[in-house]
This record gives sequence, structure tokens and C-alpha cells, in this order.
Amino acid sequence: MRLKPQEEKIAEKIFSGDRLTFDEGMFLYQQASFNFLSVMANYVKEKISGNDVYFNINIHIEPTNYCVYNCKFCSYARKIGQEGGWEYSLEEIERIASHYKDTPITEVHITGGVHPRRDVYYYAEMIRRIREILPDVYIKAFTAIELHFMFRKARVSVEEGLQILKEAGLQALPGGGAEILDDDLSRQLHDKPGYQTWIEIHRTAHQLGIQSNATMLYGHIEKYQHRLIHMERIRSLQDETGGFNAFIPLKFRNKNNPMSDVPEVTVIEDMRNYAVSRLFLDNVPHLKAYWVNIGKKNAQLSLAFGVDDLDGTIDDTTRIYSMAGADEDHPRMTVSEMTELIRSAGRRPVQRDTLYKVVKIYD
Ligand code: V47
Ligand code: SF4
Repeated sequence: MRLKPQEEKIAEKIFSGDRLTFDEGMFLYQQASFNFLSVMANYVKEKISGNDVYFNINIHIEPTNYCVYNCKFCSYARKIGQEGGWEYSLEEIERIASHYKDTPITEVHITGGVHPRRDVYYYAEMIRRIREILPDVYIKAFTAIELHFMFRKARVSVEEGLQILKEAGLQALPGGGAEILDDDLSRQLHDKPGYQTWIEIHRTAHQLGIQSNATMLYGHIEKYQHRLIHMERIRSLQDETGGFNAFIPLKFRNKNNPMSDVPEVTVIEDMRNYAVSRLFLDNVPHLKAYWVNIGKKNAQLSLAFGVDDLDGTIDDTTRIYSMAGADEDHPRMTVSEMTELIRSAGRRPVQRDTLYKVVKIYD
């Protein structure tokens, strides 16, 4: 492989474990060859997690798609009373949880719309009821945006609100709601609170011992510099707290939303983005390809671009992406489908829990 001089310099930095600058990130996005990105991202991935690729056995619960916000990329949210909306009662949530009693799931991921009438006490009760039915299962719940609203509604601080949920049984936060952590771009995409709110809630969670993930919604109207600003903000919070487990690029899907005229990016762009993320975010241990968002085949391909985690088996429990035009109308994977997908990419499947402790190795 013939390297450009800038690639040679970046390769040397990566081999010596040095951090890449913003300008080097720009070079990787704009000019580095596809091969170079793959080889380098694999090198970093293997340094962190060897030949292992992680997955978990999980379900989602989406309590409601009623939402006070109006994100232009969202195909999922409805206003109260609008056709296609839902809100589960606590009894319905208990029924969903009971369905998974005595099954091998290790995680319930709870997220949904920002309901105008529900506060932190309501959601703490929801967590307590799920925990009673599934006492050994991790509860990873609520994006920073949902948390911000439910805390404000109950007039509690971020710290108080997180404590209330933690005492009820919350163990981790998902990474959603981050979109692109840049206020200028945010204003063009949505009407949610600015990026500082997302950062502040994750910082406080980490300080309280609640680990979290970080997502990045890419492939719409943002430019490469916005992706790098976003990753720099995550990288510096991670330097401070060490509380992020995984970074999850989410490809913008353009069906049934107000941004449907914006074309989706190519699979090549998706793979380049995984690789640059792996190289730039040197302090976040895991890079996740959320197959429900990107499709099973592309998730498999991403294993050659630095990805070491494929999220979970899902069991057809999320609607966010089927409503936005993703490949699977009913997203689910069996464990054998998941392990086969990983094995045939030459990697070793490892079942993990929410905090990345190994549950089972598939040799
Ligand atoms: O924040 C909404 C995204 C996110 C679209 O932490 C869209 O393990 C693409 O955060 N096209 C919520 N993306 C989902 C999320 C998540 C998913 C899986 C695992 C984890 C984790 C977190 O979904 C939102 C938004 O960025 N989203 N609409 C769309 N049309
Ligand atoms: Fe509401 Fe989330 Fe959709 Fe935004 S992405 S409108 S916050 S459900």
C-alpha cells in the first residue's frame, strides 16, 4: 500500500498511541484512502479488544412516541391524539417485562418520545416495576433529552433526578439525543436544548457512577467539521470522567420525516465514518454499529472498519428505525444469527452485559 506523506505521519502517531488533531481528522475524512482507514482502524480495534466482537441479548421498551419536540429528522414522534401515537400504561409496561421473565435477556433499553405529562417520579415507578419482574437484568434508560424534561417537570436538579432514578434501579444511560453537539447546527435540526445540556447530564451521571454511551447522528446537513467538533466534545468529557462505554454513529435515515429530501449517504461513507471515529476517539473503549439503524450486512462490513460491538438481539421491540425506512421492518436477531454474522467476518463473538462484562465467549 503506497501511503501519502500525511498518511505516513498519521500512521506513526497511531502506532505510538498519540492523539489525532482536528486537522488530521479532517484529512482522514476528506483525503485518506479507504484501505488506509480500514487498516488503521483495525489496528486500533485489535489493540483494544483483540479479535473479539461484542453483542448483548436485549430488548427495548418504548413507553410512548408522544413528544413535545419537533426534530426534523424524526419519523417516529407524534402529538397527543395524532394518528400513529401510543402511550403505554405502567400495567402494559409490566406485561411487556413479564413476557421476558425466564429468558436470557440481560438488558432492557428504555427510550421514547418526551411526553408532556410525565415526570421523573413516574419513570422511577416504571423502573421499579420492571426491576421487580426482571431483578437481574440491567436497566439502561432515557436519553439526556428525556431526562432534562422529566427533571424540569418535577422541579428537581439533574443530580437529584439521577439519584431518584438510580435508587429505583437505573444502571446506565443510552447515548441518544446528542445528534451533533453544535448549537448552530442543532438549531437547523431540532428545537431541543443546546449541547451543553447533553454534556452536563452525562457528566453528572458519570460523577454518580452511572456509565453511558454517546451517539452521533450523521449523514444529513452536517459537514465533516461538525462531526469532529462533536467527537472533540465527547473526547474531552471522557478525559474528565471516563464514563463513556461506547460511541455509536447513527446514519440519518430519510423516510417519512421532514428531511426526506436530504439523500442518505453511501455505504462507503458509513465505513469511512466508523474508521475515522475509531481513530479520532482514542479514549472511548467501544465502537458500536447499531445494526437496526444501518442494516445487518453493513453492520457486518463495519467489523473491518474498527467496530467491535453490534448492540443486541432486540426481538422486534423498537420502532424508531423501521418508521424511518431502515432495512428491517421487524428488527430481531437470534443468538445464532448474531454469532454467525460475527464469525463469518473472521471475529470471535462475545456476549457481554450492559457494562461490557463478558457473559459468554463463543469459541
Ligand atoms: O437520538 C432518530 C436517532 C436516536 C432518526 O446507547 C435517527 O446503546 C437516524 O440513541 N435516522 C435514539 N437516526 C436511539 C439511540 C440509541 C440506539 C441504540 C443504542 C443506543 C445505546 C442508543 O435515534 C436519537 C436520534 O439521533 N434518530 N431519528 C433517523 N431518521
Ligand atoms: Fe422527540 Fe426524540 Fe423524535 Fe426528537 S428524536 S422528536 S426528541 S422522539
